[in-house]
Amino acid sequence: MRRRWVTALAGALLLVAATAGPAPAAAPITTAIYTADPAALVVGDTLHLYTGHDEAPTGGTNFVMRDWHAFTSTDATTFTDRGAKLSVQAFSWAGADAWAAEVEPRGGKYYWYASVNGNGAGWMDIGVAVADNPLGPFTDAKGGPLISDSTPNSSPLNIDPTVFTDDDGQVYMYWGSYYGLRAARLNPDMTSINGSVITPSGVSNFWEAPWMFKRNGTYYLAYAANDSACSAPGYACIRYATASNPLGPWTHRGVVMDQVSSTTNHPSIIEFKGQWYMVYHNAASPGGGNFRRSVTMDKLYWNADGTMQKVVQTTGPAGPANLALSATPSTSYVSPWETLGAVKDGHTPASSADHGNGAYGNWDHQGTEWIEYRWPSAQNIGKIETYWFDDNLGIDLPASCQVQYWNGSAYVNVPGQSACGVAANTFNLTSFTPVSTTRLRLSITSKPGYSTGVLEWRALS
Ligand code: FUB
Repeated sequence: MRRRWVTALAGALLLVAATAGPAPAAAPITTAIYTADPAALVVGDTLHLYTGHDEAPTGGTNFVMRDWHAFTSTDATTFTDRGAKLSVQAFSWAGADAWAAEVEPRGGKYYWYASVNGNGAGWMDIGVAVADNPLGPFTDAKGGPLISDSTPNSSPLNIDPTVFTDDDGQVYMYWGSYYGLRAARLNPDMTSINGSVITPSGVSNFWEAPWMFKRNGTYYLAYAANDSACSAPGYACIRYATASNPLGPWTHRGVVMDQVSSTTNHPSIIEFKGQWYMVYHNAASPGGGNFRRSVTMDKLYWNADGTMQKVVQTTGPAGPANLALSATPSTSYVSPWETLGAVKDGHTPASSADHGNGAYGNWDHQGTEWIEYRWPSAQNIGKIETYWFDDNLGIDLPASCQVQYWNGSAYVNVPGQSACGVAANTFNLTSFTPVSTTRLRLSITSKPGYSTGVLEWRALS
């Protein structure tokens, strides 16, 4: 079962040392450690983010997760790491795999529901720890799993709890993976389920990572889906459903977030100081990857009919938006085994040889080839950043490049273009007089005897 889950993920990536320090959203909430699976909770004027902690080594191909951290912020911009506030060791009956978790308050206490490897029959279980304070200390509240493979009608993989308290005080828990969403009522003790486990209906393409909340009398369930209509094979997007009853039936409402640069994603949607946010993870931190993820957040906006607008993934409040994320790529030629879409997955490569997240390459063509972005409506673009692929074999850094745009009838060079850099192991910034266009093209000319490739190509507003 573990193997099936792991093979749903893409390969591992290389490491560049992480740098310390708080960072503004939607930059990672920290680059000092790798974080994943955020769960947001507002207590007073403070936003708490409880996260998993990725510790996979460079090139690791599986999760290494031993504890969970708590971060706090009063402005949703700068976060302070309060440290590892819960670890697998807190559950004496568990042994490893500190996967997704969520904290829910009740009666002055804070209950931390956590996915752990229970060391027993089956694999993953859900345990619960409790504290008198949102920052702990937390201790095991039950002395055994709340949900395990022996729970009747449990999920094929019992992970990713989301716990929700309705206005009448009734508490609900949703959880699951491997397409197996489950739900149950919790008793007021918060450590036992009330009645049987149900299989909710209407949650289309559910894969894992549910997050439940309520707004204006409507229940919302956001979750990771990985169907081909919304993401590349092996990658998740975030879909959501709504209901008028906390146990459903649910009605699927669409995609609220496209795929990110990590194969997995895990949503947490919260209102803080009058602004709604999508908290999620990706692989954008330096040296990041599918098992070295980073939590970040972006603003979420509502339509008048109560549906959610798709979240725009940004690089931070001060940074320009990467318009590539919403573009459709095309090319004059891509080698059949390479992945054109990799150039717009938002990933930060560790080096020009780091094709762990996929790469565009045009071996064995030589001379000039191009890659292109198209948008359904005109975009204002004034910069690109290109990270070249060099496999130290047939693909080498290019001899030169040129940025072009569609002026309505032909491709022409962008005006005022700065040098189109061809350096290795870095993003090459090329700026130009901003153009308004539906198509942007990068024309790439190889060195004699070589082909060319691109790991990431950003188009910046
Ligand atoms: O972090 C381990 C697992 O990856 C989580 O439990 C899932 O939601 C996915 O993000």
